[in-house]
Amino acid sequence: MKISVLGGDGYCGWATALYLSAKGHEVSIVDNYARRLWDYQLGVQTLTPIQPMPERISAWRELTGKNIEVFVGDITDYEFLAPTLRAIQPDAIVHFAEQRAAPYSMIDRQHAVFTQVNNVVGTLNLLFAIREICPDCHLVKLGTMGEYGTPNIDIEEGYITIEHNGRKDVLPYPKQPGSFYHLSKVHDSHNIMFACRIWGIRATDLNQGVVYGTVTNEIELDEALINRFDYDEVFGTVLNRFCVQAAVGHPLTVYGKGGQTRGYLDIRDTVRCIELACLNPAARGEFRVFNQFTEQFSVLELAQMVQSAAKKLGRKVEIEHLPTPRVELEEHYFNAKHSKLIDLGLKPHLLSESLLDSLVNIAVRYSDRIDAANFRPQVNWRNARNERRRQKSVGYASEAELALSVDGHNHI
Ligand code: NAD
Ligand code: USQ
Repeated sequence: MKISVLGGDGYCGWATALYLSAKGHEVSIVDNYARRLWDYQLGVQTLTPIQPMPERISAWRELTGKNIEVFVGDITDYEFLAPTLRAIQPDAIVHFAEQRAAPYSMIDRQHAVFTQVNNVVGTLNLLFAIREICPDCHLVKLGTMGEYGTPNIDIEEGYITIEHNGRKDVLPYPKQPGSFYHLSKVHDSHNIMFACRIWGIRATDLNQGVVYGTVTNEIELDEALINRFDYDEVFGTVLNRFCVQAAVGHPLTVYGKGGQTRGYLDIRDTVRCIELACLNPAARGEFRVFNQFTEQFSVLELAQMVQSAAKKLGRKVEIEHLPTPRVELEEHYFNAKHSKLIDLGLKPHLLSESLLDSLVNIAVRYSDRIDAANFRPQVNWRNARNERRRQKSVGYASEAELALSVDGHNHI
């Protein structure tokens, strides 16, 4: 298939592009490198030294003889997006290209506005471009399990049957997102569902849980292909953070009681889920929703697992309960269905001690790049201007600059 990976320079996107290319698909990447800029603005860096895109692509070509074409630009800019899709004519578009950190979206008004404009406008442009240029193409969109929040009933895959006053209907599952970022995904879902209904677009919304790991079969082929491994308080996700904290003997930063339960998956399952969605496209006009995770854990359970993996490696680490900087339930019911991808053939990589060992070992290997100042949470949900975070952030200093970045002219 001809598959275009939007956001292909990022954590999930890079691993997916290589995996699909290795499987023989004709892969292209679309990215504006915004994420590299945001790291710079926040004064953080990935644990692993990722290479610039031209180096990544030429290493892949030399190793495998396969090419991946790269289109550099901002998908919120329709004048860039439309000719790009016209040149690619994809069978499937995998859309990762969004600002994806909940804490980033909660720093202050500017970061919230930027997140929602970047995500909602990018996706809306994409829907119009598909309609105009490749109406038969299948949109595989990364959503998030966080769209549902933590309701006190079972979470279904996208839709729920409701009986009300003696009548029955199948309706979108209620959404209770926990950040302006998670809200942007809800807005996207509504826009995509509407576009499927009115224009007959085919789309799959993958409500992905929290991803962990960094290595896939393709990435481990060469150091030049190395993937992101974020551990800072804004972009680092919880299990990856705990492994890096353990590597340097820093207490594991459990927010509050640690009963927050989420769906999780290995990055090797992310790439396979994407392939399964592409190979089994939604029908014309269908808005399909899959819950993309393999296991659920509480934050405290994860901390205890990392603590015992670290102990085996001779590292003693404490678990520290910090006051939660977020507004979220610290203890709650959580039971989310996730059978549709398994039905399509997913064979999950469940979280194992050996995987935790290898993540801690990767962190030890790059420990000279670890800045422990990035472990402590600095973005507080209740604070509308997170000054400490803003001081570090050299970007979006003014309205004019924000407008420019939204228009896509200063990201590359
Ligand atoms: P990432 O930040 O590593 O990658 C996102 C990529 O998109 C970056 O390379 C960035 O430069 C690019 N991008 C952002 N806005 C763009 C724009 N307007 N135009 C062009 N490119 C743009 O994020 P990730 O962790 O790879 O996440 C990818 C997707 O998966 C996101 O949509 C995220 O919401 C979703 N997701 C991620 C996780 C996770 O744990 N990482 C979990 C669930 C869902
Ligand atoms: N947490 C801690 N300690 C930490 C970091 C996080 O206890 O040091 C807690 C958080 O409070 C939260 C949970 O761990 O309860 C998960 O936090 P996270 O930062 O790992 O993940 P989250 O903010 O939910 O976002 C990540 C991705 C996002 C994706 C989402 C999937 O960044 O792109 O949408 O996971 S989900 O959580 O299912 O919505």
